[in-house]
Amino acid sequence: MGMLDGKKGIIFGVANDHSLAWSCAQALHAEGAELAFTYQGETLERRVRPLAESLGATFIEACDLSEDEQIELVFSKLQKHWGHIDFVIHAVAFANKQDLEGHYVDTSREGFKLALDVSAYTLTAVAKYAVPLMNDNNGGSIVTLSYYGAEKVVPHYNVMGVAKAALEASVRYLAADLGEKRIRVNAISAGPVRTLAAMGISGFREMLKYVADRAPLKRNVQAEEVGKSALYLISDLASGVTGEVIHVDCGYSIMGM
Ligand code: 0WE
Repeated sequence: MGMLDGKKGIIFGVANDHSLAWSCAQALHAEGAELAFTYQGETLERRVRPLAESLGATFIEACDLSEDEQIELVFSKLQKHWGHIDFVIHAVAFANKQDLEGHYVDTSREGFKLALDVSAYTLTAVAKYAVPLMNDNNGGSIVTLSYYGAEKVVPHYNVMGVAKAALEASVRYLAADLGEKRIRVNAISAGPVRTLAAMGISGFREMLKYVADRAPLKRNVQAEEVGKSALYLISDLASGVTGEVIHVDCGYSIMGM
């Protein structure tokens, strides 16, 4: 008996086996959930398809979240495939590399638009198309991933911090809008993890050590721990939780000095 037996949902944002989206997928699958996956582009398809198939996924589709038509299409295919869904995992972010290197003040209008569009607006777009697939009776659960840089200045996180702040505010506005449909919307603010998105960041190793030294648990968070928190938020254990941003960061964010 799994906690998610009979539950179905879609996961956006798997790039490879280090992705937090993949940890979420594994945790949900282990409790009996049936999963649908999307990938962006052929390069990622080669990584995502085998992973998805290893969890028995039968719905694996291309989806560029920066195009509304593609989001609409993927949910209409999902409608035909399953009829309804119970959850969505959104683990998608992108900013130009140059905007994660210098100073925030140098961010261009185009760089700002891109980061906010991909990293924040896509949650709202996905929610819009997911809602009709979520049963009024059973409701649903939407989970996204955020980061401490939304709340405090993290050197070089720059425009991504602004995008994550917009994402966290979107979680609250979506939760307020969708509560009457029994749809819950929450975010996990994960501590830094060695993912593909993090590998390109210069000084990331030093950052992991800095955080581990100061965090109450004296270590970095593991991807599996992020997955377990996603399982909690998707499951009935969190039936009373919506609009929340849960820190899964070994306690780092509570420290003042
Ligand atoms: O949200 C993130 C990463 C987001 C991200 C990463 C990249 C790298 C490659 C978005 N866009 C890009 N674009 C690229 O071209 N994290 C929470 C990980 C992360 O990224 C940082 C961090 C941390 C932590 C960037 C600067 C400082 C700290």
